[in-house]
This record gives sequence, structure tokens and C-alpha cells, in this order.
Amino acid sequence: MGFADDFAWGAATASYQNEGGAYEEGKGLSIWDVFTHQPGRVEDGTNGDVASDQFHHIDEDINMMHQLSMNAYRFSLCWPRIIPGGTGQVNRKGLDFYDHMVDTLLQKDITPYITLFHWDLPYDLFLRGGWLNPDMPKWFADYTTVVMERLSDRVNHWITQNEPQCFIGSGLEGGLHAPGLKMNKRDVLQAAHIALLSHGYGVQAIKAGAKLKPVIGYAPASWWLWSPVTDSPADIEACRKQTFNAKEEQAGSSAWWMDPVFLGHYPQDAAEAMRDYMPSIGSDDMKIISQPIDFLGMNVYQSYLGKADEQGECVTVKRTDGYDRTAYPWPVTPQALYWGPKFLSERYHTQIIVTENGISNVDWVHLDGKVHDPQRIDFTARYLRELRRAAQDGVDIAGYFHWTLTDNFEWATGFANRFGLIYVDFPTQKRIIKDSGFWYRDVIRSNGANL
Ligand code: GCO
Repeated sequence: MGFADDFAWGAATASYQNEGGAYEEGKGLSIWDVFTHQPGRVEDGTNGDVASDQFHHIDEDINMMHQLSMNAYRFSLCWPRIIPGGTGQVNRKGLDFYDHMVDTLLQKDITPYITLFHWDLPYDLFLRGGWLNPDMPKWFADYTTVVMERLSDRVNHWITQNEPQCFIGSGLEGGLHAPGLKMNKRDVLQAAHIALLSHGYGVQAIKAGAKLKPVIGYAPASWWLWSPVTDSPADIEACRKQTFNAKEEQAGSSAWWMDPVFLGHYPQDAAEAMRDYMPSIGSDDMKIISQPIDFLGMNVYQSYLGKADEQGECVTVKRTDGYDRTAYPWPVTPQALYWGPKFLSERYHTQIIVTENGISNVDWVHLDGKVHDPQRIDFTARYLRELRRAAQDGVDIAGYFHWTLTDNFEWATGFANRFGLIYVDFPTQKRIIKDSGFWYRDVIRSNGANL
């Protein structure tokens, strides 16, 4: 037994990281357009004005997906391309771009999985308070309704938000991502609550507006994850407990963002520890936040490793110099794709789709004109084997989206990190399928049997 026959195999991207066309066809500014143009924000001084120029290369990119036998593509919509000011006036030309994209994908039998929000908040909404403004859930619902009207006659897979841990945690608390703020704990938890409520309003708007029966997911970051170093029950239990611990860290954790959506309440011990900072919670809020959805999207790149101490508490195993790591540098921990789906599906009783997994690597064009990236192949094979093991153990896993299709703009590190299955020569925008792209094609064609 391996992956289901109708398993979704694809790649994932995000509008700001790929599209470019930052000032074209009536698009409004997003917080990332503004942030990346401030000196010192992006390590290599670059920005996503052009990125991998998907705005002009979309047909070519879809042809390559087809060539690689992908049957699904996860991408996000740029809210200010569709509604330049965040609310009000709709930009038809922005919708036309996505309309064309959806049609072209469907012609190639590639199922679109659309993420409504992958961080590029309309700048005008930031000026109105962004995630601190109590109208935000309604704005998000209105935007979602506009999208439903135009695209839901052909698209039925929807993801409300990508990684709130980053757009709230890194954007509003850590200051590393747009809009680059360092707010206090109370304000951060208030913004987090409004983001969760926006997810709920988004789900309502999808259900109300969808012309095809929708399949709805939510894709928080799954890096707050501990894998046991042995299979002993004590190590497993300790790691499970630590994976859902949100007491020391809320905005970055898993449970703070997942318990409300799947269990209808904040993690109780963490909420108790945070009692002086808790947001104001309206009487219907938790019900709206926890309306049933169809899957949990997991973005998994790594996990911590843990073991139990004598009291059964989790001790994180320290890594020393020389451990296996990617170019980022992030540790290589394939077991994250076994324990992550297992722990999360057991707690939340939901289907899992791996909405992101991948590796930044030091890729370049070799003398023979090809891009040889054995590390990406080995990395992905190891992770996919662990995912298959989870499926064999009965975890309901419906798809895998590799991060990412082409090399692209990696947020605050600029173009320093190459994550693509397809190499991009940024000065010319020429694409070259890497060895890993062809390897992934063979994995897809055998539905994982060749792993
Ligand atoms: C995230 C985002 C992606 C990243 C990817 C590699 O996880 O930060 O969803 O946009 O590019 O994860 O860092």
C-alpha cells in the first residue's frame, strides 16, 4: 500500500515570490512591495518586482508542469492585484490573469489549488490597521466572495491562509517580514485572533459563494514539530506533547493556530499562561473560526528532534556542527513527514495534504548545460518515503506539493535560496528543468512506487 490512486502531485508557489508584474495591469501595492524597497530589509537588497516573472511566463510554466506530469498546482492570489485598495473597486484585469491561468491549467488536466492569502496584504489595508482592524475578517470575506464569483465555477480546492505564524509572528512580532513591526504580546495575540477570525469568515464566504462543491483547507506552518529520536513510547509521548505546547511561544507555535480551527478553542494551558494578554473574543468567534473544513495543509521542511527526560518531558536534542543541512541552512529531518502528519491527524482528525516541502540548494548550470541537483533528489526521496510510511500506517494523506516549481524570491533572503525543481536564470528568465524535476516526474508517473 502506498499513495492513494487519486493522490495530488504538484508544486506550490506564492504570488509575491513568483509573479512579478508588481506595477502592471492595475495592481495595487502590497505590504511586501513596500517592505522590500526599504533599505536593509532584504539580505541581498533585492525585491519581488519581477521575481520569476510568472506574470509573463505563465503559459511556459504550465507547459513545464505538464511535461513533468504534475496533476495539481498550488498557487496564491495577489489580493491587491484583484482589489487594489483591499476593499471596493475590483480590478478586472487582475482577475483576467487568474482566469487565464485556471483555464490553461485545466486544459492540461492540472487541478488548481488556490491559496487566498500568502502574505501580500494590500498596503492600503495595512494603513487602516491591517490585522488589528476588527473589520479585517469582513474585508477578507468580501475579497473571497469576489474570487468565488469569478473562479469557483472551475476551481474547487481552496486554502484560506498560508502560515499565519509567519505573517503575524515574523511580520508583526519578529519584524523580519513585512510589514516589519515588533509589536507587544497583547497586540500580537489580538492580531492573531483577527487573522483566525478572517480564516473563519473566509470559509463562510467560500461555502456561500462556491459554484462547485468546495474542498477547503488551511495551511499553517508545521515547523513547530518534534520527532522522537527513538520509537520508545516515552520519547513519542514527550514529542507529541511538545509539538502541541504553545505556552512559551504562541505566534510561532502549532497549537495556538490549529486548536481554534480544528478544536474550537485556544490551547487551554497556553491561554491560561497568557491570561493577561488574551485578545477580546466575541461570543460567536470560536464557532466561526472552527467551522468544519476538509483538510489541514502542512508546510513541512524540518522538525526538532526530542526525547523524554525522567519526568516524561521533552528534551530537544541539540545539534552540533556538521549535522546534515540544506543550503538555507535548515536541518535535514525526513522523519518530520512521518511524525508530523501522524501527530497532527491524530489530534485534529482531519485529512492531511502536504502543501509545502522542499530544499534550498546550491544549484547552478553545469558545463553540460544541465542543472544537476542530487541533494534535492535525495532529500525529497527521504521525505517522501517517510510520508508513504505515514500513509501505510493509516494517516489519511491526499496530496504532496513540492516547494517549489521554479526558483523564486525567498522573502527576506531575496534570491539567495534556490528552492525550484526548475532553475531560473534571473537576468534572462530562462528556465531549465533540474535533474530533480525529471526525477519528480518519474515519482509522479509511478505514484511513488519507485521511491
Ligand atoms: C514559507 C512559505 C514559503 C517559503 C518556503 C521556503 O514557508 O515561508 O510558505 O513561501 O518560501 O517555505 O522558505
